[in-house]
Amino acid sequence: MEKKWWHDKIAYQIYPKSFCDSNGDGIGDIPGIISKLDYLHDLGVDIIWLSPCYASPLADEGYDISDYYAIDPRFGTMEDMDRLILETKKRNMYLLMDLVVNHCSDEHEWFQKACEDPEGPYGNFFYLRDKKDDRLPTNWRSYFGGPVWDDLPGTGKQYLHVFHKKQPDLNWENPALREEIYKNINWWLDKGLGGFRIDAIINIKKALPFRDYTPDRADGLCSVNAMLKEADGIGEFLGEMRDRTFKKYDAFSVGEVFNEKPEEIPDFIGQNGYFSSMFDFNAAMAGSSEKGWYDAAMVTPEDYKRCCFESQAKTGDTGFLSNIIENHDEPRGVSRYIPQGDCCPESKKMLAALSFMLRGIPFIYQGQEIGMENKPFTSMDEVDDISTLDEYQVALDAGLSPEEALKAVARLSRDNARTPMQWSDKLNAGFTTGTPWMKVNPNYKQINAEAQMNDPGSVLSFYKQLAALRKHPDYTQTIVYGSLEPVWENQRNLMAYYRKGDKTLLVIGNFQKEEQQVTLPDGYQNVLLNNYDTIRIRDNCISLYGYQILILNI
Ligand code: TEU
Ligand code: CA
Repeated sequence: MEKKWWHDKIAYQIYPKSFCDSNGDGIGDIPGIISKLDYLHDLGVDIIWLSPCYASPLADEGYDISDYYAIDPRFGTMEDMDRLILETKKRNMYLLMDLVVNHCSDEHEWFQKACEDPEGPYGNFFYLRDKKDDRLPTNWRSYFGGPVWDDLPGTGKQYLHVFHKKQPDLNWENPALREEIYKNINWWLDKGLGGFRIDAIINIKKALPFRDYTPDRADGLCSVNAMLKEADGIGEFLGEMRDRTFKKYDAFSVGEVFNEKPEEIPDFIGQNGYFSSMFDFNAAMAGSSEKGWYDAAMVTPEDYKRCCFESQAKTGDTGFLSNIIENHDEPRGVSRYIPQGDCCPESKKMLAALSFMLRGIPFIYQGQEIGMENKPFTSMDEVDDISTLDEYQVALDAGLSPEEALKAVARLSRDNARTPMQWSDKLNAGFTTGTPWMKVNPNYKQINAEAQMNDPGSVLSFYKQLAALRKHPDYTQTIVYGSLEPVWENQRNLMAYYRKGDKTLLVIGNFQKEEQQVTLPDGYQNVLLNNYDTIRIRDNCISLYGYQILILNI
């Protein structure tokens, strides 16, 4: 496989609104990010992905863009962005922006012009259909609830939005639209970006002509997925985008791709794939239900293991997955994957190492490195996220009481990951001197970066060790390019695998609070990483403490 500059990197996702506020307005901003670059560099981060900070009404917190060439004043100025690019470069880091091009904002000029003249050139930037009194053009349900169709203001037409009604879908079938997108991507790459994270990209190809599918809920609508399953030919768009943009710059691109078929993996991330990498959402999707969040099953350690190994086996050395335990759309990984009541520094470190040592590119979501947890929800008044608001209604419609519905959505709410970053035990966790746009998690006195910075036993210090191990000249080849082989797969609540390259490493995680034993493999040399002070070996047998993680050199 041809080596690429991003293969051995470590990435970090910033959710700008909640990262660091420099001017006391309660909203995180770009100068705030710049002030934390040394912190990220010290952690071992090479690539930073910024969730959107373009001009936006923030109906979906920036995933609704009204100007692709402007920074929203709440996040700073274009000069701030130029400075951020420069400052990352000074530290040998790369900056990715979020490419949100399945849809724009209904406040984008294109949409405004489409409203003024739906038959004109901008009408064809969107999916418009004539409004009929008795029925909608199709019966698809948007990801955020309700039909995907809304009236195009001031016209006799309706427009398609698979997400929120303030996020009209862009018509990729129109070459003029595609040209606009490529122009914008290249404009940013010319500015010196390292690449992009590519939002919701599997939605850009629709099955034409539009038709109804079998309803899957009492609302008479069907999931957008029913249509997407029938949509062939996305590769033409993605290949064109790659050739016209990323490829020319050797830029890194990581796709938000769901439900790819195993035989498509080479097309997506193989040699000359559409993207440099794509996220592995297998564990994030475990337990999910077509009925809604209220019906989602708990994810067990066995599920987690199975999901990771499935993805690894499917991908092999075809390409590089991007491995996450959480992002801005998911609850906190430690709250989700560690059995209830067992969240502690040891178990957090175990989960960190199990994910970090997989083959692929590790992505850390802000706060993950200090072990931030889900936020306690006391009322729906505290909810900001549009997806949570919808899922709450779905739960009520299914007959849950308001208390039950709140409990059900709290577990999966996207707001869990969107509380302000916990920098210190000072006012508002050091995130802002003003009133934070979203309440800080009350556990910030115990969980914060400052307290962990000089504590060698902290979760943060453990992440630094993981990063250092990945970059260690003796092990980097094995960790980056080595194969992954599961071991003792049937031993319950144990997740263990070999990484085999020019060295052989063995990662062993005891995914339960009870102790358990494994056999010491032949050729054992030494321990590279351990979340306890000791390793207990007797008669060729390792006794693992609860949630002990070991990385052994074999
Ligand atoms: O997410 C796409 C997506 O399909 C999932 O986020 C999912 O539908 C959603 O989280 C349900 O709760 C991307 C972004 O990551 C997300 O933040 C945006 O809301 C979405 O696209 C629309 O741009
Ligand atoms: Ca601010």
